[in-house]
Amino acid sequence: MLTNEQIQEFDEKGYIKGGIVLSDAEVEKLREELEMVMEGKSVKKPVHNRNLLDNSHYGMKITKKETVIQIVNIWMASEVYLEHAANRTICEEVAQLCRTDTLRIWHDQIQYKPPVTGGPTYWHQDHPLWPVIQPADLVSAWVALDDAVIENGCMWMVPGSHKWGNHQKYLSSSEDFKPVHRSPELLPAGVSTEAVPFEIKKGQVGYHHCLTWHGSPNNRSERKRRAIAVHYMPGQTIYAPTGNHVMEAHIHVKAGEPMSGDSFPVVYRKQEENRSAI
Ligand SMILES: O=C(O)CCC(=O)C(=O)O
Repeated sequence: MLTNEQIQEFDEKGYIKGGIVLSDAEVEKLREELEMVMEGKSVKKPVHNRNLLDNSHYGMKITKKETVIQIVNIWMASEVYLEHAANRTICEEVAQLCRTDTLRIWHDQIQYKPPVTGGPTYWHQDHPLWPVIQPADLVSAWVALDDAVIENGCMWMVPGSHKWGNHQKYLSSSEDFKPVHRSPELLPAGVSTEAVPFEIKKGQVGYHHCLTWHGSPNNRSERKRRAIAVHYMPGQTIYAPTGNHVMEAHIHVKAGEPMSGDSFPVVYRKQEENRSAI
């Protein structure tokens, strides 16, 4: 459970580090499953298993052979990842940050930056890339499967940026991987867009709000940088079909209805836990 001080810090900054939530053995198991799914050897398949940089995501043109393996919904291919998404500590803490009693998986994603050729994940906000769900109050739990440090491409965050609204269309990344806002006059007066590194140890969790500006630069080190992020929806999240998203094909509720269905499983319900404890 998070303390009130930690929750306050998250509300202020839009991200926070949690504790170590996985043992070395659990990390090893997740790494093995990742290898199997990445190589296409699992019976069930994830929604995506691709190099994120093979197409022009975020409108950037990629010329170098850089790689960020992105696997979306590895939980659909691996029971171990579904169990991970329901990790009790993580879910309790995300529920605290979202102020909710119920959590569903919106989707998960692996981002694997291989040694030396690991590419960047450009500066972005998550929720503007998820135009089919509202409101923008999701929280993601990002767990490192290797120590994520500056050298191997850890994430960077802009403190307080989750309070500034949707600026995705103005965001880009400078050559030295700083966040660039193309119309800074639209930002609240006096704010700083300076980014800070968000280093996370192997097995540790970091939480970020779905409007926080974040990105991660190249991995030019000799070390791998593997991580699993689960993007959690609070119970009140509704379907708002105003854009496109790969998960939309899995949504079977009507516009304006709360998100539900087998592709968005409930992984946490506070009241049920209380009942079973009585
Ligand atoms: O793993 C990364 O470097 C980026 C992940 C990310 O953008 C996210 O979890 O929202």
